[in-house]
Amino acid sequence: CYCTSPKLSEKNGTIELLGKTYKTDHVTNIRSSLIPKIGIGLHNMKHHPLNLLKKQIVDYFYKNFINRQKNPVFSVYDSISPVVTLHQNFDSLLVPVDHVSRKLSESFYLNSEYMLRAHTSAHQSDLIRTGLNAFLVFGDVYRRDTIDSSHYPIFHQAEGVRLYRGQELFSKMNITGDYQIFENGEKNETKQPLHTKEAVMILEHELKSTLENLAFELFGKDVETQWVDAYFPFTHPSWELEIKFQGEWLEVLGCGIMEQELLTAAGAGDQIGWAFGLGLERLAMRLYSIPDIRQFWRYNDSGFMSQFDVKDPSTPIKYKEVSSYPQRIYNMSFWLTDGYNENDFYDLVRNVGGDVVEQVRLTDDFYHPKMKRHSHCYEIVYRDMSKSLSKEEANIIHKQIGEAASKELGVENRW
Ligand code: FA5
Ligand code: MG
Repeated sequence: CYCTSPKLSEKNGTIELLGKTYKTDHVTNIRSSLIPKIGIGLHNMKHHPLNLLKKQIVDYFYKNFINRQKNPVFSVYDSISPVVTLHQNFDSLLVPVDHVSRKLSESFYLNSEYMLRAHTSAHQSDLIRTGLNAFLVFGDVYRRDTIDSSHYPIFHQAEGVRLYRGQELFSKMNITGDYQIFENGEKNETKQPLHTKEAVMILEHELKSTLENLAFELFGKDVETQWVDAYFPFTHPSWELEIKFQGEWLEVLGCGIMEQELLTAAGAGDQIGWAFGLGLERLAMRLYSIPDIRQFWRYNDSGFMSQFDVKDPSTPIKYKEVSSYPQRIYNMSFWLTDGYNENDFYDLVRNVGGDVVEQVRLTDDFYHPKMKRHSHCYEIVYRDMSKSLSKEEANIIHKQIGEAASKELGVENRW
């Protein structure tokens, strides 16, 4: 359990988080505005939409994967601390040392050893090492990312892993004959060198049909879905599933056949399997018609929460926005400094502006050849979710963001 309230005490070079103390160092980039949200675990909060969705996903896996004794084969983990080592988040998943996802601009680091997990995949290796062959992990994950209606620095993922030994895989499908799961072959677009194509065909079929059927179960048969080829360092081949939402394709999950090297390192080299990681908010937005990802943080607001107060988690619910207050749209432009990174700015905007910021969009990227300088212009949309934001209030926040940007990022304002 990580339910103790987090504190940040930067004065003596430490961060206290979820009952533990971490020494800060040159890579520490966790922001104080994030701290109160860490470990809240919306997915475990009774009647929260993410909790209803979690229950539906768990029910689906319990129902569809049962053993001979009629017991569910998947076990569920939903309270693992979001503080993980860099090894768990990257190395255990074969993420190359120079991979973009390791950049300081992408994730939140406590120090050179610990970070906030950027995905629930960070727990794959440890859980496999304990001997499990079927599990789901639900958890809060953290990323420095763009700001719009489907991105937020804290969101929630569900991870699923299913492993098989050779005979299990073929007998499950009622396939008899001398089939193997391993061979000494070659890597190509469709498989890893050690995998037979028969084994991969079965796994790919089970993986994709499991996830498509989950989408049908949640959204009904009419939902439009499409598979897109993808790349992850820890699966090959890999895919992403997209669903239609408000007329556009929305990516909801990544998945693939697990890299054999990962399984071998986790003590399961004799097994073969699939894994997926899905974004709970993205699915919940489509499921309940929630237009904006910030709404999930209204867990103290009865106008929001009361709409999800149902006994049966599969009850159809169509969210009604209590009221919609006007947007305030501003522009901000500045000259960049060396090493400037957009995510530093997005992160700063969230930190200073909080949830009043609805969207930040880069609208102009301009190079002045004589001055040899770059400038960026951003459009920032402000909207309070629970009241009408006055011009004066928006002015103040906008000015604070501009000042913080010049102070913390060294950019030179151009207004
Ligand atoms: C991953 O995180 C992989 N760990 C998924 C995976 C697991 C692949 C197991 C293979 C095997 P990705 O970065 O694409 O992949 O994120 C997965 C999902 O999280 C996305 O499809 C999306 O639904 C959601 N997501 C990603 N970033 C955000 C964000 N900033 N806000 C809300 N949801 C997000
Ligand atoms: Mg993706």
